[in-house]
Amino acid sequence: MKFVVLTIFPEMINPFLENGMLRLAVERGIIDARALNIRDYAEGKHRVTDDKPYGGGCGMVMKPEPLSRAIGAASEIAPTARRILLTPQGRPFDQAMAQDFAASDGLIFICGRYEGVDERICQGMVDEEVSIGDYVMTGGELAAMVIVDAVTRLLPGVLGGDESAEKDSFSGGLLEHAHYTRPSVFDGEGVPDVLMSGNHAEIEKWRRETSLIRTFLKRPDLLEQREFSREEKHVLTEWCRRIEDLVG
Ligand code: 4GY
Repeated sequence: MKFVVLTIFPEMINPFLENGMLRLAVERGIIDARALNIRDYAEGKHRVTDDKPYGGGCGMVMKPEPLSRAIGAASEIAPTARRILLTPQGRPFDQAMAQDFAASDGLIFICGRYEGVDERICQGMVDEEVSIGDYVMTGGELAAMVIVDAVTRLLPGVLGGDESAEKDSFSGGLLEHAHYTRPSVFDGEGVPDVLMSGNHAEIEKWRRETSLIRTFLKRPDLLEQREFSREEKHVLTEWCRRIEDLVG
């Protein structure tokens, strides 16, 4: 999987690739990630990448020509890669999109700075606009790294152990169950008995149930489109009944 990041701050990219699972993925040859400096594709002594906005106003706009040439160079490195512009105006990034990206063979990230990118780049040379959330950063670089990270952990050979189960935890559309490790008592707080019971069927049942309930409590929006299984309907109606009993 090839990742090419187009940025005027290529030094921002490498540190993310030098640690943890991304580093492992690079070492194993599963991903090839590189940054291209947009400034290298700008002309003139000063290699200017920005200019004043037509129509006036404050701030600067990224000039189209250097970006266009940088996108051309990236497309030579990764000819079949999807070209993604990181912007708050994009389609919200989520786990389903990460799965979809993980099935592609490359991604080119266009990282804007200043007030934004000349609209003709957005219109003509970008396959999709993606947002990592409803806030404004100073540039698209961190957004690109967020996507590289979330996509890389989904690639075959990156996670250890029981891979697909681990990777499915969110893709199942629910939040993860709680996790505990030693010591068995910390700050006076113990660990749920079922996790100490050694009964694996009961443990799995508890994990599925608490996943569902904590999703309902913390992120009910995630359940809005969900098709509940028989077991999930049972769990939810049982909690409902217990609450009604309590209230009387
Ligand atoms: N949110 N999701 C985001 C962002 C910075 C001005 C255009 C976001 O993806 N990117 O905040 N990007 C802006 C900065 C130019 C990109």
